[in-house]
Amino acid sequence: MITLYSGPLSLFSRKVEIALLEKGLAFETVMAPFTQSGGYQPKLPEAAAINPKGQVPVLVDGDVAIYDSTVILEYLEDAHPSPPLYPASAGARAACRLYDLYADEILLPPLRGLMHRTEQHAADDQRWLAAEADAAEAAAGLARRFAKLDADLEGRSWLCGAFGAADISVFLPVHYSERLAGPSLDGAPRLAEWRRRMLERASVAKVVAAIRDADARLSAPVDGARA
Ligand SMILES: N[C@@H](CCC(=O)N[C@@H](CS)C(=O)NCC(=O)O)C(=O)O
Repeated sequence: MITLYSGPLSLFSRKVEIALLEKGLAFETVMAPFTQSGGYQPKLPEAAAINPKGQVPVLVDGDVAIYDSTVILEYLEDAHPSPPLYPASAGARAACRLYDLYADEILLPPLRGLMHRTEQHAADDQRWLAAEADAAEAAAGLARRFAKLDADLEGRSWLCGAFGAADISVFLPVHYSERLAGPSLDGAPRLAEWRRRMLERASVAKVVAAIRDADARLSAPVDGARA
């Protein structure tokens, strides 16, 4: 049995959950405690013993114990190749991996500029108001990146050939942007259609519902959220 140490609102952990579901693998999930004010505290000792960064996701599959969502997705593909989430050729695989990098290193920084929105705050909370003042710039940055993805999707249903890890990795920040009232996808119709196709997948629908449940327990409502 595979064990995934995950987090209720951890975008990286939810990415791994979707991949596990798509691969049809049986797994148990151990959720790290999380609050909006304190983050992921206290650390799960089993996960912290494996990941020196103290972060989730962490995956244990028999005698394999690994961390980092990118490494975990690539391990799952190597260890459980069917159904594939990456193409066969080295060049195409590398191109698809770049979407994972794009999600983690290009989409995530501006997305972080919206993450305060799920925190409880008073109307005159100066820290929240300052963060909100910066959020317009973050949203504009996201919109520019969404326009690039929209262009990539011209004539394609999925980002990198067949449905796969590239779609899973990019879906999470796009979904979190919707959840955090980020830029509308009206200006990126192919990306909006792709998101709709993603939501039709049972794996994605299940994880999106779990994120929604976690938000209902842990997050302040976000004005204008679309998820
Ligand atoms: N690059 C890592 C990032 C993992 C990460 O940032 N995890 C967050 C939750 S989304 C975490 O555990 N944060 C707690 C901490 O840093 O102490 C990955 O892809 O797995």
